[in-house]
Amino acid sequence: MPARLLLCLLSLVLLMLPACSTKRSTGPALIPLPQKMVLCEGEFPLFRETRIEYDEPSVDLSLMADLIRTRILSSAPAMPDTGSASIIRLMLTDQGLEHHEAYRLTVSTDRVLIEGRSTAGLFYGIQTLVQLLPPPKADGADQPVLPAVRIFDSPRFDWRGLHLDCCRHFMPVGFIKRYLDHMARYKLNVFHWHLTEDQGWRVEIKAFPRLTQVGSQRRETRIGHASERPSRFDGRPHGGFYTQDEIREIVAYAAERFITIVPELEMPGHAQAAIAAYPELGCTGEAVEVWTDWGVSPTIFNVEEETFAFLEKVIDEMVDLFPGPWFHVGGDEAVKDQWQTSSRIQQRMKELGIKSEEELQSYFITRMEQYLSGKGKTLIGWDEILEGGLAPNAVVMSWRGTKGGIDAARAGHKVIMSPGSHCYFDHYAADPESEPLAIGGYTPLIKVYQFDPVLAELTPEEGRFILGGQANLWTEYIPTPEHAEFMLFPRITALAECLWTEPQRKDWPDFKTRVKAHQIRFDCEGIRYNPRSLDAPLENPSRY
Ligand code: TNX
Repeated sequence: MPARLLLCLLSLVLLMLPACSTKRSTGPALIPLPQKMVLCEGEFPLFRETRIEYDEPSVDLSLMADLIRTRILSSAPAMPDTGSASIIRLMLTDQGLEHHEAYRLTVSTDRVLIEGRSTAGLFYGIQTLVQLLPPPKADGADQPVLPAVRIFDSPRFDWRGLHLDCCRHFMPVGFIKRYLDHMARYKLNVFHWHLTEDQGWRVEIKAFPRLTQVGSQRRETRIGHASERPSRFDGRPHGGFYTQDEIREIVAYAAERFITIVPELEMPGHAQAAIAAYPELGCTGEAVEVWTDWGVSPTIFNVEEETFAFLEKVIDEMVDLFPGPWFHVGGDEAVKDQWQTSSRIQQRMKELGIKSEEELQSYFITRMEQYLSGKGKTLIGWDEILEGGLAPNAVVMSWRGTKGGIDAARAGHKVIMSPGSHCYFDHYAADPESEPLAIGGYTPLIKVYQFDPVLAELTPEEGRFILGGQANLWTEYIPTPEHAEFMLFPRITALAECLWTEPQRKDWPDFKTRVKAHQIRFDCEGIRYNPRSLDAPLENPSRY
């Protein structure tokens, strides 16, 4: 075909297309940014009577229809009597939708079509639909209207994680659910639940009632920063735990939002609350109390067969509660002093032919890995589990920077990147001079936005071992749910975009504009956020 004719045809086709634009800044404030979005002319008004249709009767689809009714239509006005229909159509399809969480959303002036590769895909399409609506007006008088738009979307990573430490400070069930809602809104899909620690044991284990009777309560809590001398304590008991029924309720709540829960049972260190409950699990024979201070405790599990039997029984109950494929065993910051000075541990090492304490930790984790794989679970550990030899099939969560993750990926292990530099939401989110006390560090919104779990030094082959990324919220200095939310927002928005959207689509100025729009929603909805993080500079401006 002659070039001129081709050009002519092409311009004709372009002319025939509906007036659409891909310009970003004028578009709706979607976070995370979808992979493809084309804004079109016109809009689709929503009414209480808008019909939701789907072909085959299915429980999953009817749940999605209910979600649209409650989240979107319930506050819409009644439909005027014009005789025209208003329809939202749901469809499961694999046409053009490769990833299991992919969806397509088409809003035209006469109908809305949400297509999902799976129910999860439809769920994410609905989350996007919610964000397409203008923020609710205080007087409730506004007519909700969707802009005409065509969106194709699918996630970059399968692991879009968020962690919460419920041990340093106990967080009530209601807040865990709210946290899961926040995750769902931003299309995060893995909740890493930190349940055991030096300062508190939070999961009911029927075989060992003292774990919660004793281990879930501490006498008092440090006041101020752990580096302060002299140390000060508040003299007030703190505690709490989740019953197995509550855990089941939370697991079901998460599943309805397509979130998998990964429980964490810490070993061999960060175990003081367990050892306070059952001193025979420790190395010194001395009684310890549930820890009242922050930092890294020297208390560590011993390696007696009875201790492994104890951990296996705890695991038995936990795997029944958490149906997901993953199980986190911690493995971080295990101080080996007590192993070094205990003659009994040294004797066990000789019997086992183990030459160093690092190797002993590796033996410990490898035994757990075997036990868990017998239960159909994959073990995850913090990057310290690399020391002394990585257990086969273990997944590494890289927190002390990215080196552990890189080494693990090169050794053919799956990796979740969660480096302290970008992913620690207990760090200051703005100038420390003007912020409430935090552990330290400086991780403003712009820093989180620069997070990329796949580092340039990885080959494409190695990069495939990176499952995704995760942010962690440790709560030493975060005593209440309100404070936790303030540390989470708006940084959760940057995390979500880094884990969902292809990196070449990321654009900091455009993202900032969208976060501003979301902050208006937070104000309307009573979500606490740090208003200073949006404009906080990349480098720490204070002497801290
Ligand atoms: C290190 S990150 C820890 C936690 C602390 C946190 C404070 C990790 C695996 N261990 O026990 O809470 O630093 O930022």
